[in-house]
Parts: sequence; C-alpha cells; structure tokens
Amino acid sequence: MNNAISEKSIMQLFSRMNEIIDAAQTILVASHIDPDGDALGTQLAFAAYLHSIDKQVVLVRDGEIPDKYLFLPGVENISLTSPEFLANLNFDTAVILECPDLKRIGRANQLLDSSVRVLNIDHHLDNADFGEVNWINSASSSVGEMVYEYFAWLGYSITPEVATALFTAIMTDTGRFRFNSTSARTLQIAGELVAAGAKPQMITDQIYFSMQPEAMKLVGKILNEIEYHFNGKLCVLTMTNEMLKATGANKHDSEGIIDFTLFTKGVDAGLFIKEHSDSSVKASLRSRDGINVASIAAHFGGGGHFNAAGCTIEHPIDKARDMLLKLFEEVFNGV
Ligand SMILES: [Mn+2]
Repeated sequence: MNNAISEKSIMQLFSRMNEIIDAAQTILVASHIDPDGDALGTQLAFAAYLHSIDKQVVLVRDGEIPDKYLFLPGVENISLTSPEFLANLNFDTAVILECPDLKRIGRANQLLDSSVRVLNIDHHLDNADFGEVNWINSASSSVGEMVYEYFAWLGYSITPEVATALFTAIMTDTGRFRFNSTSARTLQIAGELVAAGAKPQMITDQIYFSMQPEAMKLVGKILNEIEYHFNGKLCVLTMTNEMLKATGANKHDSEGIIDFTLFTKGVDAGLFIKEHSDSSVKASLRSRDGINVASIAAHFGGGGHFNAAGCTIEHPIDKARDMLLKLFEEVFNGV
C-alpha cells in the first residue's frame, strides 16, 4: 500500500473503523464546503456501502453541486444543510471525508457534539486529527483511493454505481491521473473500478467536455489576460466579477481553470485569483515538484497539499495580488 502508515497499523485502524460503524445506527456522511469530485464521489460510495450493511445514512453538503457532477448516481440524495434540515437531524456517528478540520464541513459542524463518534478520513497534509479514529494519508492521491482500500479490506463488492463514484473521485483529484500523487496503486485501483463498471469515456465527457458556451467564453476572457512573472516561472490568471457578468457564466464555471496555469513550458507555479467581493478574493495555487504552495496559502490561513493549495484573502483584488506576488518572489528569487 502506498502510504506512510505500516501495513499492521492500517489493519488495526480499519478494524476500529469497522467496530464503530458496526455499533452505529444512523451515520452522517459529510465532506467539505463547496464539494468537488473527490468529496461527492467518496460520500456517495461510502453511503452505498453503509446502505449495503443496513445502516441509516444521512448525506449532507454545504454549497452547490457543480453541474458536471450531477450525473453521479444518487447525487440528488446529498441534502443541502439548511437550518431547517439540520434542526430535525439525528445521528450517532459521523464519517467525515476530505476535511482537514471541522470548520471545513460547514453548517453540519454544529451538530457534531461530544455524543457523536467521528471517523476522520482525509489526505490533507494539515489535518487536525479531530476524530475518534483519524485515518490521514497525505501520500494518497485522493480520499477515493483510500476508501477503495477500506472497501477492499472489507471485501465489499463494488457496484457499477460505486465504481463510477470512486473513479470520479480519483480521476478528478489526480488531474486525470497526472499529478505526482498518481501511483502504480492509483492506476491499479482505477483499473479495478473500470472492471467493476466505471466508464472512463462517459465520466470524462460529463466532467470535462460538457461545458456551457458561457463557461467557454469565461475561459477565453481569463486566458486573454494571462500573465507571466519571474522569468516565466509563475503563471497568473485572474477572474473578476466583471468577467462573470460580461459572459453570463457563474462562479462554478471557474472550476478547473487553474489547470491552465501549468500548461506553459518553463512554468513552475500557477496562481488563479478569483474576485469574491470588493474586499476579498479566493486564490488557488499549483506547482510542480519542489515548490510548496501549501506554505504560501498558509500565510493567509489557507492550506492544502504541497503542489495544490488554496486560500481566501480579505483584501481587494489588487492588494491581494501584490501580497501573493511578493510571496512568490521570495520563492523564485530567494529573497
Ligand atoms: Mn481530495
């Protein structure tokens, strides 16, 4: 197994997870605010497994499901955590997927009192170990890959729907099997998921090649303003609310645009700055080997992975941009 945890301790960890799940009646399965492919895919896969062993399951989300994930079987069962919905919710156990800390869950966080047993499954570097069991594997490509390993240990036989959900989780979190985190085991698991009924062409078409004209126009506008800094080592893209208005696109249409920052030869790091309001921006950061963008994001209270991170900056876009460029200057010029 590709991880920092020994084979023996992972078996012990799986046994403890299994015991807690066995003892549970109703299980909350939650992931992070503004769910992505890994979040939604692993939530659906885990819920399907829990249903298969006759557990009551509550699937929640905080934030909209991007249109490209609406094809996922059962995705309509992930309920938005409105205050009214949460008021009537009862569960004794929670499986928290892909959340470095409890804040990242969003509104459902307020229901995790001390009576709830928490399983924390994540692959972020900076996970806060908030669960009764904490299974953190920062070497893993995705939580989807981790959940597959657990299912394999359990001997759970994967349906085509679960295979589709996990394939989506792994494919999206590896940038289509391209990131450094993509191991031989990742590809082996992907192969097993295809054997279990995942359809790579269908899934890829749904997620990457079903864009609306408005979203394509937004990509065009953003690329038209592309910038290179530090002798072409840093690529910067910027999205303003004006661009959204002019194209008729919505903010979810910007998901994936960060990928363009590493398309250019010689670029070692990418930055995508999205205007959020007059006084705040969201920044996504990417890098190739050797450049730790998680530490740059951490300057603003954000985080993520060594090569992929994000943060919110409470400043107007121009000021936020200057602050980010200054930090990258330290990286590239050794200031
Ligand atoms: Mn992930």
